[in-house]
Amino acid sequence: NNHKSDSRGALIVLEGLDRSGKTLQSRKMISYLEGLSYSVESWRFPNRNTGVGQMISTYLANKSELDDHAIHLLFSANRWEKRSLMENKLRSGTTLIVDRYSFSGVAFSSAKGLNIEWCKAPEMGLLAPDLVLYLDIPPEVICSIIKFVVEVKKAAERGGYGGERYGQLEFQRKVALSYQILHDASWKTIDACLPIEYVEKQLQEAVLDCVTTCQKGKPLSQLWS
Ligand code: 2DT
Repeated sequence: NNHKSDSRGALIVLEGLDRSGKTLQSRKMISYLEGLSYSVESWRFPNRNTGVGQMISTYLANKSELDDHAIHLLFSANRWEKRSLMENKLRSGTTLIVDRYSFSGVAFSSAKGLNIEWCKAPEMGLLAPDLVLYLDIPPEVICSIIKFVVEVKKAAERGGYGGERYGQLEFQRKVALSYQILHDASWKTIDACLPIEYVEKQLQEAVLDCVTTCQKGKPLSQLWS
C-alpha cells in the first residue's frame, strides 16, 4: 500500500466578506508559490464561464430573479461541474488557490434565512479544502474604507459596498455571523485589518506548510460527509 506516499497539490480556499482582500491576496500567494517553483493555479467560484455560471452572473447583476433555494443549488452545481477537473489537477500535483468555495455558498444563503443544514447538503461530497484561509475584517471597517475611497475618487460607478446584489452592510453582518458557524480544523483566521504585507506574510507561512503536507501524501477528503 503506497497510498500514503501519493504526492499531490493542495486545495487552498480563501474566504471572507466582499472586499476583504481575497483577490489581491490570492494573486500574491500564486506568485509566491510560483517563485518556489510549485505548480499552482488560481481559481474562483462562482466560475462565470460555464452555462450555470452565466445564470449566476446574471442573477448577481440583478438582471434576473431566482428563488433563494434555486440560486443556492446553482452555486453548488457550479462547483460540482468542476469537481473532477479539480481532483485531476490536485492528483497531478497542481495546487489550487480558490477564491470562495462552499463556505461562501452556505454563509450567503443562510444569511438570507435558509436552513444551514439544508444549505450544506448539496455540498457534501465535494472535495474538502486542505486549508481555508478566512480573511477576517469587520463589515463596518470595510464599509468605512469604501466610503472614504468613494469620496476621494468621486467614483460613482462601482461605488457602494458591493455593486452587485449582496452589497448591504446589514446583509454582510449576517454573512459574517454565518461564516463563524462554519469554522473547523482546516480553518485559519487571519486578521485582515493588519497591514497588507503582514497579512501576506501570515498567508505565506500557512500556505507553504499546507503545500508541504500535501506533497507528503496527505489523503484527499470530502466535505461534510
Ligand atoms: P465574487 O464577487 O467574489 O465573484 O462573488 N456567493 C458566492 C454565493 O452566494 N454563493 C456561493 O456559493 C459563492 C461561491 C458571494 C460573488 C458573490 O456570490 C456570493 C459574492
